[in-house]
Amino acid sequence: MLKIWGRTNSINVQKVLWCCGEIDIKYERIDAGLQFGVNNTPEYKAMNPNGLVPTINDDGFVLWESHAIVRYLARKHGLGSLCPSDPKACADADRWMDWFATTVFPNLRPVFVELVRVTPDKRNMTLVEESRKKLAANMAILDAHLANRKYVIGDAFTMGDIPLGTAVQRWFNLPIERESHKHLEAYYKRLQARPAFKQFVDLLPLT
Ligand SMILES: N[C@@H](CCC(=O)N[C@@H](CS)C(=O)NCC(=O)O)C(=O)O
Repeated sequence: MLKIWGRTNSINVQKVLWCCGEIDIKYERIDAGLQFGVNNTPEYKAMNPNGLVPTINDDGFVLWESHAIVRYLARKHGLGSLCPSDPKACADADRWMDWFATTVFPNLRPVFVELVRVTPDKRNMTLVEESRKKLAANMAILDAHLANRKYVIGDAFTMGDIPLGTAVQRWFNLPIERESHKHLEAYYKRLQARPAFKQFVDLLPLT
């Protein structure tokens, strides 16, 4: 059976659990990371030398990097749905996953870490505001893109929505100033109607 290592409050683990929930993949999850430890043990580092979560073992096939895992599981269990079979549609989904990793997450991460993990007396509010503004510009791009489509590549939900969905959830739930984006709000509501998004992303407190 598929094994997934990672704590449920990790954004990168949430992508994998949400993906599994969307296509009903059965798995065993092992808590790892932060207070659970495990990820710094020699056994874990033999699977994932970065000592980060998530890592999976699918009947002997070990894989780390959340987007690679989502792509692998989507291609294996959701080809034609979660992973589009048309090469152009698949590249479009890949593009939005990569945009999350290269552009959105570097702005989201400092806002999240400073406001959720750092105690108020030690917060770098200059960094929070600089990053929040860049994140707002990213969210404005996504809002405009969603003006005439339900999901990032069109009217069907795909793996392309998974990383960005976790970012949108944080955008709407972090204690920050937010510009009004009606298409993004509608997108967040659409995601909230998906049971796997509710269970693995939206119902969990930001910790
Ligand atoms: N690029 C990696 C990043 C993995 C990563 O940074 N994971 C964080 C959690 S979100 C981690 O393992 N932090 C250390 C810990 O939880 O102890 C991925 O997408 O899987």
